[in-house]
Amino acid sequence: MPLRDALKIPASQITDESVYRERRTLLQAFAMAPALTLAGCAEAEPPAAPKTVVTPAQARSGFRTTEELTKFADITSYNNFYEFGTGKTDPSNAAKTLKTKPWSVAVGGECAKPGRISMEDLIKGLTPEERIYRLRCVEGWSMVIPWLGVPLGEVLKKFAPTSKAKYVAFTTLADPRQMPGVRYNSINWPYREGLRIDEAMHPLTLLATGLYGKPLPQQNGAPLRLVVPWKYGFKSIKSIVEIKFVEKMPETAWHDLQPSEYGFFSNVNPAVDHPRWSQKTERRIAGNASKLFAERIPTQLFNGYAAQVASMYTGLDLKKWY
Ligand SMILES: Nc1nc2c(c(=O)[nH]1)N[C@H]1C(S)=C(S)[C@@H](COP(=O)(O)O)O[C@H]1N2
Ligand SMILES: [Mo]
Repeated sequence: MPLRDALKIPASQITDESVYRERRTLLQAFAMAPALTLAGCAEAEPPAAPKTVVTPAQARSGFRTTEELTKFADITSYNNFYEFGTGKTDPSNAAKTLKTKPWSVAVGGECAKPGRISMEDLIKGLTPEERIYRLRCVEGWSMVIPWLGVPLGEVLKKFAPTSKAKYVAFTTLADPRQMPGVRYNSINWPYREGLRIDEAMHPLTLLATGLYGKPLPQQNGAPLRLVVPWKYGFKSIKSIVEIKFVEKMPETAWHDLQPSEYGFFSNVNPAVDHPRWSQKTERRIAGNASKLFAERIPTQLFNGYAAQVASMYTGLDLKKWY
């Protein structure tokens, strides 16, 4: 008898575990066959973004959900941060040694005022705000997290992006001395992510510096990480050391590894399944709910932020541009 039957756990509750294992299997397959070429996906540029400007007032209704919060202990012990290992508890165990002070970020590319800037100067003049957002991982679990942070758009403006800045590319630190996971050829390090410029400037997009009123713990991406609440969690890149304004859609770490499974946009969408698993529901880890067997709830289009962000995707085929 399979273990699950013995434990009388419905199959629906098991999915996330197996999904998680599949993601690791994918990484292992790549580690064993690093020469395997998957990058042959010649993609045309997507249609240009519509010229809508979302005002802070329009976005405000999404700034603080009143849903039950995920416990601090769960937010800081159930993590994805592959630089510290692929297990959920690896980051909280291994990331304590990540040195987050001093920290600087190199900002460059299509902007008038490039430069390397300290973490302190990067956010100078901006007051960190609390944002209570849903976080939806592509593996099928979600949390509700009270972040502290500054709007990414306010930070980017300091560097005076030019009209050629159509996208913004982000890079995580990749230091094998501090990050044991980087010693393995799983992801093509460094971890990279990107946003279209209007997504980067959107008032909901946060450069997070803390959570639960405290500085970010290392396992959550200290000292600063991106939070893009309407996209799958992997877009919210941690421990950022480089920000670059670019004209062409930048390559991203998960797309680089498996382009057919991870697209550039990665907007949360229950109608667009991942090739190997459904995205219709999610396991909500909140309050006293168990991490592995929490109740499954329906996943919402744009993770429930459609009122704030849908206008950015008018005319974009969300199935094609997953
Ligand atoms: N550099 C880096 N950023 C990353 C990841 C990672 O492995 N490395 N994992 C992503 C994934 S898959 C998710 S779901 C979120 C998890 O954030 P949390 O651990 O703070 O909840 O971080 C994202 N950012
Ligand atoms: Mo994720």
